[in-house]
Amino acid sequence: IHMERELRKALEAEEFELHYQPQIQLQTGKVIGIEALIRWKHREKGMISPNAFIPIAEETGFIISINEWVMETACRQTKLLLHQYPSLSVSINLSPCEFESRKLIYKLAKILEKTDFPPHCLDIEITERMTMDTEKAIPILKELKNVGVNVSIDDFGTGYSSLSYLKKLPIDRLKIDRSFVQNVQKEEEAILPAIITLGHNIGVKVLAEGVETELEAAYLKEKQCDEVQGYYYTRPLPYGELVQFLDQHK
Ligand code: G
Ligand code: G
Ligand code: MN
Ligand code: NA
Repeated sequence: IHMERELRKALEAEEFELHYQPQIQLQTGKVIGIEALIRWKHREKGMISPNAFIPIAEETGFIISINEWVMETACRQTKLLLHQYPSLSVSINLSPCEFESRKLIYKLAKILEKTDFPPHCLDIEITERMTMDTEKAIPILKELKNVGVNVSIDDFGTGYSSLSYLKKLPIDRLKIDRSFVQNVQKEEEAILPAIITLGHNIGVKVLAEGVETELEAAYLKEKQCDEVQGYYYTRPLPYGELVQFLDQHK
């Protein structure tokens, strides 16, 4: 309860900001997208990680307000980049509870209109880490597709998804969890190429997260992984630094 008041105050005091981590296409080396990741710049405690407040916000329901702010801010800031990078896409993370109500569709449509943002440049990430009521989520996801936005499954491989469930979800991309990438040279060597093939077989793109070394990048490229993201390229950047990064990676 106390925390919820803190979060509400933080939102009003504009203490949240978005950092952006570039997503790179392996074939071309070009930046094709950015993932928006929220940060809380607390006046006294300094930078607070989303891991420390997103779960609480999810429990209290305040996540709805936070994510509304995230959607609007990501669209507004990315819109400024589209003149120079017209095919750039921005990914946002939404909580599984958001996919249980049609309110998400109205809210998103309103924000897209207000920010004059092209829907095909927005990608919505749904984590596989937490369970989702797929029966409720499927119609919502279909409506999102109708609005024209893209959908990615985040943290893929860590969760509950089965092949039958995957086939039912109208998605555009799998984001392979970084735990699989970190084990590239180890025993799990067979898993990564299998996930890449699985994604391609169901007709979606595959992005590998948490790429930290040149070796991992080369391995993923050889295995036909489409896209990558990770510290090897850059950590998530504040907006100003993102603009510089894009400038240097044309
Ligand atoms: O950026 P970092 O690695 O610290 O993020 C930690 C976790 O917080 C990740 O699982 C990420 O998906 C989540 N997260 C970051 N930003 C947001 C956000 O805007 N909304 C939600 N729901 N989760 C986020
Ligand atoms: O759950 P999600 O994939 O949205 O979370 C992304 C999180 O991963 C962010 O907190 C981001 O800071 C972190 N991250 C991004 N790249 C790397 C990386 O190369 N290695 C590690 N360990 N974490 C990363
Ligand atoms: Mn994510
Ligand atoms: Na992830």
